[in-house]
Amino acid sequence: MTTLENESAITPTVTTGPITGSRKVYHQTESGLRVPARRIDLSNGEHFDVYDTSGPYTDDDAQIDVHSGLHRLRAGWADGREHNTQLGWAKQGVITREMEYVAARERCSPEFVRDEVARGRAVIPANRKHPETEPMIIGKNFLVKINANMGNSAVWSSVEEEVDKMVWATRWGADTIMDLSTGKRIHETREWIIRNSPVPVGTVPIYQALEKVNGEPEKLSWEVYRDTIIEQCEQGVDYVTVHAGVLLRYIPLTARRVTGIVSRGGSIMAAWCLAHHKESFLYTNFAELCEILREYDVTFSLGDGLRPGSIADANDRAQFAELETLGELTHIAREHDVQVMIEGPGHVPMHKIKENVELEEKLTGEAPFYTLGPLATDIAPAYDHITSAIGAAQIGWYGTAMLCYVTPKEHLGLPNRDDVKTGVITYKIAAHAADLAKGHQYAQEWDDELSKARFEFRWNDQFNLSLDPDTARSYHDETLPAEPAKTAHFCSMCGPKFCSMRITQDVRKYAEEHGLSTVEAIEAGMEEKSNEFAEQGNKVYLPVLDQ
Ligand code: IRN
Ligand code: FE2
Repeated sequence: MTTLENESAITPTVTTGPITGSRKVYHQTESGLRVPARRIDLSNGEHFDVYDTSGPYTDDDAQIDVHSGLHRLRAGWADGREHNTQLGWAKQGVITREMEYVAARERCSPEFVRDEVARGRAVIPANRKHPETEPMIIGKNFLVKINANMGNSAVWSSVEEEVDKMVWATRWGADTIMDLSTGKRIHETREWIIRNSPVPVGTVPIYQALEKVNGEPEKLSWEVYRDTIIEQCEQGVDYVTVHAGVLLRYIPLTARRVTGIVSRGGSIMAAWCLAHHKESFLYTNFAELCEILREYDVTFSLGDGLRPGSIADANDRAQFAELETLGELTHIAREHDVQVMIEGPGHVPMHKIKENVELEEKLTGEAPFYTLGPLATDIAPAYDHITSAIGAAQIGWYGTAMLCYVTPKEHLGLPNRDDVKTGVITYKIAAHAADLAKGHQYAQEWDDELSKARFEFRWNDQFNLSLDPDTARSYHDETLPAEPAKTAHFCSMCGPKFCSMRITQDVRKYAEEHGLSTVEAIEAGMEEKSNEFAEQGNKVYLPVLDQ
């Protein structure tokens, strides 16, 4: 805690208070855990609760002091039980509080959660040194999750901005965040983020290890890396990207690629392997690495250091060779009771996406897949949140458990606050579309609620049920700002006469009044209209009348 207090020069300002049109509620579990949800009160007296990632920041009376960090929710949850991982407990048949908590969030039974964790098909990233985190689960039989990356670089960004981005990203729905800082003050930035984060925090420890050897990959060693990862585990990092599948013999496989090695961590490890002409120290020390992570219950996110960085390189031998090694390592980690997920591509055209999921599941025994997009085409820099959301929705549907967001700044620069929000909302769309396609009941209900509000011209309900109520409302306000327009039976897109929804409602009303079924009503109505048409002289275009 001292790190935050000593740095009085740093005072991040973060966004607090409820999201427009909703309020935080807490559901009590059997054993008394308070599980958050976001309640959207509707104008018809009903309400709809949605999954909430925003932490105490969106409480009605949010009392946030970033200098002391968030309330330590999980302090004492282990009740003096010996150290164990969620996977270790699950295998022994024990349901932990974390499992009970995520079951309430996911609306399933705690036993189902335990079983999925025990099989290694789901992970609960929750370092015992990060008691501030609200437990969540990543696995294909749960809601599809999204991750938002942030962190400074040598050229830009401050601690204040990164803390603000973390709160901002979770406000809009980021299920986890990753601090990818590479510049100065890496330890300090991370401390501020972790102490104030309500969601699991991931990192790529090789980035900090590289800073410690002045950015020269060949100077890296297992010892420097080990010290760095222990430092990060001690701080409370919940999951770590480890590029242990970049083997010396795979590096030549990238020689003829269009874009070579695009992973930062992957290129660092490749440079080390080539400089020493030795096998990766991450691979050769993997068992010891497992022991370190086990101690804290930190989850592996086995990195895709050889992921394709272009459509041309998708699904090539280098990529799949690495995946085979990640499969081998997954089984070793599980034997050590360490939770594992697997990172995936990158850039993949739509027809090559499915193969990635199938192979990943086969090689890793269904370890949760965590992919970066993938971008379905390379031709739209500045719109890569969209090119990648296309791939993300599809790969999510096939079974990817977590989608790493891509912002409009991808390939171009460090995302700012607005880019973070755009990336998060875009990925919520992809994840939700996948949930719907997978037949998730809650996802379907959310759509139905919004559709009903839309059909019944409950404009405020439509805004409030949306992923971004502020933007939805402001777009409506652009043309119809007056309050009565929020109940009007049309919008400015079609105007009063051409609203298909209003016309449908008229048809239904006609049916009711005439005691007909809707099909008969349409026919009868058509008949009437056709007579009208004939009466007016069978003209397609009528003279403009005063509306
Ligand atoms: C996710 C899936 N594949 C890669 N990612 C993320 O990419 C990873 O979790 C990290 O946040 C980011 C950068 O990783 P590299 O470039 O060091 O591999
Ligand atoms: Fe890329």
